Amino acid sequence: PRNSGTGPPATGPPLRDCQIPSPLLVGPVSVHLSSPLSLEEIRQRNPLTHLRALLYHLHPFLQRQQIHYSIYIVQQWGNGTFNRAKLLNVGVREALRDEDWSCIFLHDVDLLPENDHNTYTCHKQFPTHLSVAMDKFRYRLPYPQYFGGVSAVTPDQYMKMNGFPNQYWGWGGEDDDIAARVRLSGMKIVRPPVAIGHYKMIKHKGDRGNEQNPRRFDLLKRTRLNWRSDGLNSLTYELLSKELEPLYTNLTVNIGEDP
Ligand code: NGS
Repeated sequence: PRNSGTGPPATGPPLRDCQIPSPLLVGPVSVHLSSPLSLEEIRQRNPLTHLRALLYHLHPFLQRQQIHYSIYIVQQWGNGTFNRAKLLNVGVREALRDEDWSCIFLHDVDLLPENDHNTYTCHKQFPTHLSVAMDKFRYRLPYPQYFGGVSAVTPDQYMKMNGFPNQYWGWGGEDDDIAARVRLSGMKIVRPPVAIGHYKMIKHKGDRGNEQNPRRFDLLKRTRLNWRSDGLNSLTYELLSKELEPLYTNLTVNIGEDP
């Protein structure tokens, strides 16, 4: 909370009071007296470190491209299993409440574009997959249908494919589901040339709370049956906070838990 009695800072907008109790609290936490991690590992696991690196890199990148843009960070509240695709759905919906965006980029926080000819605009007709050459895949697509990392859609394309799946809790498969939705809704994936779609990944180990999803293969078998009923039209969540920071808009959201 703001220190009462200090008054607003000399520059910038006046600070608002923090929400009390903080929506970030989780209640009981397990305490480990000796950390098995090195300081370097702790640094790598801290997502804010990724965020700082991304913002430092992406703002000048987008400004060199002379793009009108805004960056939204969507944080999953609590310590339940991570759900990337559902968080992306939330980001799209919340961003479109603020402004009539013509193009929405879905960007992993740990990927930095390495060539500013990789323009952050949308294709008129089809969803775009941008991260076609990541350093960790030795600057190639890992497989032809790969749609992970960084992608982009217009609101029309997003609605046509009923957004993204909400049912992928944990690591893996949600990007393959999104790629399948593109095809099932009668579209195709477009990509920049491999020489341009270069990305550097900020190295990190598997994230706690994002263990491999053992159900991902079963879910993928049912994308054809499920994509019309699970997605944008079935999305429910509770927006806990929305903070307009100078460099990004921070959304904290309760998306529920793996049932
Ligand atoms: C596939 C996953 C994708 C993932 C890709 C790259 O096998 O979600 O590997 O993974 N699909 C399934 O598990 C069904 S990576 O090398 O980045 O760890 O994006």
